[in-house]
Amino acid sequence: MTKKFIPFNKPIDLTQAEMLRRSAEFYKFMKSRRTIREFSNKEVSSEVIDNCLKTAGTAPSGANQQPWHFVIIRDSSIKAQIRIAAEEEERNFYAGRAGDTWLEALEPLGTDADKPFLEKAPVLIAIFEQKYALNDQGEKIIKHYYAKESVGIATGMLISALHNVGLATLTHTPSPMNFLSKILNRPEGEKPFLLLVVGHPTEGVKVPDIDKKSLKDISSQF
Ligand code: IYR
Repeated sequence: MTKKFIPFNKPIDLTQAEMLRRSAEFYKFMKSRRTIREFSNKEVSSEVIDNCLKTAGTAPSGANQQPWHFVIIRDSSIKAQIRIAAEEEERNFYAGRAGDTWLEALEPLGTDADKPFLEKAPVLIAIFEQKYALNDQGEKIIKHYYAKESVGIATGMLISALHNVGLATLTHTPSPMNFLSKILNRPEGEKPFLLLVVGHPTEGVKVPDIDKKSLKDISSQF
């Protein structure tokens, strides 16, 4: 492909004071996001989900290869299949595969092998990492650069976009997740990245009493 550049128009131009105010406001809003494990069956419109997915699709990616695919699942029979397969993996995980150290680390979250939210939440978004681009015959032709990093960034932007409209999410990673490729009929070269559960929290839902690390603990300076 040849090089072609177009003018970039700065989307916003703020004073120092406005920057400070907006940065603090955005932090406060993002800090209010919590992972939710109990979802109500209140519907979520397709247009809203589409806009959030379009936002995720604006993420930066290695060589702009955009190595992601999002499968939106609303169908109850597909959700049921996913729940059955996920719970089977989770039962093995909690019954021993995880090991004591991992289970200890999870204790504050109060999770177990039962995943009713996989059927109750109105929307599941299965996110796939495209490790390779395929040709029309489905053969791997190009290895994507930094695919995992790219899909991780897109997922973070998706979670933020959903939070921005008051939707709760759960980043669910049953391990292994290969069953998602089968149930959702995804091609070779794609690896399930995570399953995002999306919806409204149930009334009066409680969340673990856990906190985030301080700025001092997550950063350093020169
Ligand atoms: N996938 C399991 C276990 C689990 C693992 C981590 I790391 C978490 O942060 C939370 C749960 C489950 O979903 O229960």
